[in-house]
Amino acid sequence: MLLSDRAIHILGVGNLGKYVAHALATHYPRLPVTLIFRKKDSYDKFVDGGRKITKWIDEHTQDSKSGFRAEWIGQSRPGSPHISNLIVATKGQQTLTPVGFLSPRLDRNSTVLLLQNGMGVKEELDSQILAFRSPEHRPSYWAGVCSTGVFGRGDPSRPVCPFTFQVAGSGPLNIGPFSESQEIEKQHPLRRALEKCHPTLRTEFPDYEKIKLARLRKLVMNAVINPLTAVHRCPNGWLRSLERFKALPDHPVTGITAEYRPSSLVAEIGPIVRAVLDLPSGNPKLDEAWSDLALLREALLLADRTGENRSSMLQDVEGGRETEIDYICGWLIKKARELGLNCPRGTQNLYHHIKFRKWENG
Ligand code: KPL
Repeated sequence: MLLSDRAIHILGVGNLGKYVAHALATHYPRLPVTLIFRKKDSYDKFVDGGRKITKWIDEHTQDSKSGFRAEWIGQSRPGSPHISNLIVATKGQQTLTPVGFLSPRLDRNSTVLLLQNGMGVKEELDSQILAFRSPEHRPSYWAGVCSTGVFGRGDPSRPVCPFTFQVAGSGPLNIGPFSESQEIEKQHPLRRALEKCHPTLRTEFPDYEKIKLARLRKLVMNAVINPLTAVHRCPNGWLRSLERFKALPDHPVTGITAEYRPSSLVAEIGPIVRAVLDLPSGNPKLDEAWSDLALLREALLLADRTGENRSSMLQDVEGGRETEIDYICGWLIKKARELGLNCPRGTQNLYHHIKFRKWENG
């Protein structure tokens, strides 16, 4: 096999991109890994800083890996080298444009692993990129669900490498096909490379049915934790008090009240995901696993496990950036309408507050 068939490109050098790149450099140091930056200034900073990514373990222990190849997306041309394996670690709302830009470098021999939170990115790529490409130029897409909490790390007391991340609560990276007919070969170079990263990155390759469940499960977690922490501007760990004691004050500007609690959101979202799943009747184990109670317990446990951290949506709101709200709450609202279910009112309200940032202008 040619080295170029094994080479991996990672689009998006946020926390998830750094985490995967660092794991590959740790366990498979000879593999060429190229990081593709969306922004020129981040690319310059990375190159000037020695192309280094640092994993923060604790105050005294950090593990840096350097020597990554790097590109800025604006350098990409139709004649630029072919991409065999592309891991897309951008946020949902930042995915279409850069993948479209890279698409002349992708063909039927390419594999694209999508790691975005929420739902709908693949459909967007299908309608806006794949529909314009002949079948021999269409790459294969894989769906990935990462259940490790990865957060950016800045130490106010001393300068740290700007490409530093920290892991808070590790879980598997599940990767599977987007359709029933698609199969992920055991010998596929991207699969083999990721499997080498065990135990730092625990990759599992479930079948289509299981990855569908994993994606919907993560969607529920994100639809509960992310918008609530973003409107209340609180770390994940506060959600348990919000649930128990309605302990967060009403927001002074938006009037967002403690009425939106994890349990009230789960009560709206549960019926939507169960309808999407169309669970076979008479399977008590599945019914139990997808009950509101089980979903709520899991969301609160995840919020506890990543308690000190700020959700990705809160970080985007605080940074004045667009959020993933369309792919999380927006997708659920649309699905409820398509399926003729009740509109999830709390989710819809949170969607409007976050999408249009009402409170920022008073
Ligand atoms: O995925 C997350 C995110 O912040 O996007 C979790 C871990 C659910 C919440 O922080």
